[in-house]
Amino acid sequence: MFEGLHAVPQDPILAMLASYREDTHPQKIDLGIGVYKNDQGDTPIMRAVQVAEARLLATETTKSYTAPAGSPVYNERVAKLVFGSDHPVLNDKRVVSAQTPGGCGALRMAAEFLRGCNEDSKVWVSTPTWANHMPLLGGAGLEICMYPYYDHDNKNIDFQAMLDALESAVAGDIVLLHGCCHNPSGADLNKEQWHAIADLMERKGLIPFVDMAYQGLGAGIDEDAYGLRMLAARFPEMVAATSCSKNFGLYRERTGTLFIVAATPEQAANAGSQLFSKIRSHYSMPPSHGAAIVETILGDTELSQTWLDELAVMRNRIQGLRQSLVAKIRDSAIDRDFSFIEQQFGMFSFLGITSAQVEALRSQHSIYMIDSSRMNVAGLNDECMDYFVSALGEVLRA
Ligand code: PLP
Ligand code: TYF
Repeated sequence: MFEGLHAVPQDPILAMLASYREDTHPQKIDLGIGVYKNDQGDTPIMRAVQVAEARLLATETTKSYTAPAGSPVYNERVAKLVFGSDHPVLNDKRVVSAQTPGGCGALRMAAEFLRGCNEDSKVWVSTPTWANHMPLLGGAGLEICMYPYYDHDNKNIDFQAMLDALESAVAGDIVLLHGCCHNPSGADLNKEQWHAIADLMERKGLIPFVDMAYQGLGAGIDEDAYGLRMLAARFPEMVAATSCSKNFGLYRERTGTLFIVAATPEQAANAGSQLFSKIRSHYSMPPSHGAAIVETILGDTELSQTWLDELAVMRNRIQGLRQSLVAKIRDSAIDRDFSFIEQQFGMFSFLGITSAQVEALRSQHSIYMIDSSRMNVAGLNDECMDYFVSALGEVLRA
């Protein structure tokens, strides 16, 4: 049965990580996969997470099964983090929440749920978007449509083109928006643009679907959730997929959350029963450990503060790196404007160089980034910055 199988290409982001690990160049730089790194180039366990884990080890009494929705306490605490503690949809009990295996689990289960609501639904995603959105959403049977988003010439959002494309969406279509720190471009909607998109979606009867994988890594916990919270306040129905991979550094623990906002508490309960049935038929229930850590942190004022302080250090480091990179390039022989990097948010920006130049950085300088020239800014540090800028200058001059 298996003899006719052919090999499927690997995820290019994960494949690049493997080549980086094999590279023996002493000055190699990994700007590929989107994991946060500190000044030493490490992705350490956050202090708040370590304390929570030690506490769990001492106090956990069972590893018995949980439930398809995971831990209700985790769900409640993350809902407050995402929507804000006093959001009307929480007070009105119109939200159903499910702890999921990472943001990916939330995205896939959202797609399964939405497909179950309407098998003809289409989901509109940005051009470009995170490559995994296609298999995660398309794999559930949703038809994928694209709307223009990042304009590589102007290094910014082509907002008018985005609005124009969404005019051809029809009532019941779903629009996927990155809550903050757009992956791969780093170009986020401003408040005015969020409102304009909401106006359009409202007028046309479209359903908002927010993917927020980087809350707290852009401008701040509340600032980053602005669009999601505003949509939840305006729309009778929406879905949101969030992740604790980046902001709690829990990548491999697979910790995320899916939220479904419905028009009434009864509809939310029915939507929940449909969702939990989908979850049961996929993985039964989510893994527990990462969510137990987050629940512990968010349930303890002091630990929450420790976590928020660490997250602020990470966020400020990324913004600082963006500024110092632009300044270093400005002071170098490179005669090209890279100031857009300072205006963008989160870990990613497109450098805006050709795939041949990306390849030259990799083969001649052991600097790794995705072919599209998406770089993980957090992979830079004071020590490697000069090497990076000089290599960039060289490939631009070649
Ligand atoms: N959505 C976006 C845009 C992402 O960049 C990521 C990931 O890394 C995710 C969702 C989900 O990540 P995870 O499944 O690791 O929580
Ligand atoms: O875009 C990134 O780099 C992150 C991490 O299959 C990631 O979102 C990349 C690929 C993948 C899972 C996570």
